[in-house]
Amino acid sequence: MEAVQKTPEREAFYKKIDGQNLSALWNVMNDLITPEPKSACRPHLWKFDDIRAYMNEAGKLITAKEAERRVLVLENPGLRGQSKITTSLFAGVQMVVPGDIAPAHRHSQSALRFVLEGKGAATAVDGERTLMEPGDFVITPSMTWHDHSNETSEPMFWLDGLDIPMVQFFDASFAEGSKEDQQQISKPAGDSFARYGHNLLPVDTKRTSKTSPIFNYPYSHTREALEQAKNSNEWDACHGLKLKFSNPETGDFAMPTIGTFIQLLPKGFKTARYRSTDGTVFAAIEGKGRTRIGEQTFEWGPRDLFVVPSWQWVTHEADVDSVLFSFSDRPVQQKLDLFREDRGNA
Ligand code: GTQ
Ligand code: FE2
Repeated sequence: MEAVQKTPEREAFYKKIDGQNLSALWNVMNDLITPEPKSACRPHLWKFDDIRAYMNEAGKLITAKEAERRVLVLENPGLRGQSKITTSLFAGVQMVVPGDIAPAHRHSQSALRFVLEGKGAATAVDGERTLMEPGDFVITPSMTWHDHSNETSEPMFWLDGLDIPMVQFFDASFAEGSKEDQQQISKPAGDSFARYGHNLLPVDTKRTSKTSPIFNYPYSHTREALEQAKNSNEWDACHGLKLKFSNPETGDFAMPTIGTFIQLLPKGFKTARYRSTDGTVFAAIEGKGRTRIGEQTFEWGPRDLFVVPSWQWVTHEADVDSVLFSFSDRPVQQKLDLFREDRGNA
């Protein structure tokens, strides 16, 4: 599609209608309806060691209570100032140090936590508390009260993933704080996992939430699933072994707006190229390797974080057995019939 020619008469016309809150589609059509995704989102990698150092500095400047959440936002270099890691998603690294209380609040945005470092800090959601460790994937569903605390002797760091830009797009944000810093705990630890985490479901389930009833998908279980499946030695050319976290009640993704995945890349494996319309955030939890995104290569190790924009070619390569967690807006795109993927020739 070619750009429309400029003439003095046309320019005068555009100027005239501009005053009436009107514009000519033929001047903007090519930027609106592109032959393929043209994202401002750029590939990028953040080294966790750098983030940890900055977080420790932040810890001397502000408490979790004053900050409400002590988080460093991962800002996509192509989307600076918007608190976005992809066009539709927010990501940040949160630090909760011994004695911290991140006070209770709730909001329509859904959140996920993927634990990077530390052991035994807690998050509470809707009356249940869970102690977290590295590799755990923890969900804060939309509009549920949540607060974080750390009664251990070491700091904890996790990756936050939220659908903030999506909720912003729909102008559907609601939030409130609580009078109490910490909510009342009404359920024993492990209650949701006991009820929903063993291929069993309460016989008369009356839940209406579209979010998984499993609060914490513990890494010990996730890792065991990967390790067992490894024995069959069947690998997907594009993904190695990639699983999605699922809602046991529906079989759908664990969260309505964010798809979450775990993948094992065995030692020496190099994936075939792949691209998809869901810009994706990755967190390496184990191993060492590199990911090529478009023309750039990013070296990663444990806890490093990187982002792949929509429709850019990706290949991963692992030097040792490696585990990658990832999340994207795939559940939304699939429900709207917008999701596309391209496996190259694989
Ligand atoms: O932990 O409740 O990174 O509400 C951004 C918003 C974390 C949280 C974030 C939040 C939280
Ligand atoms: Fe929150």
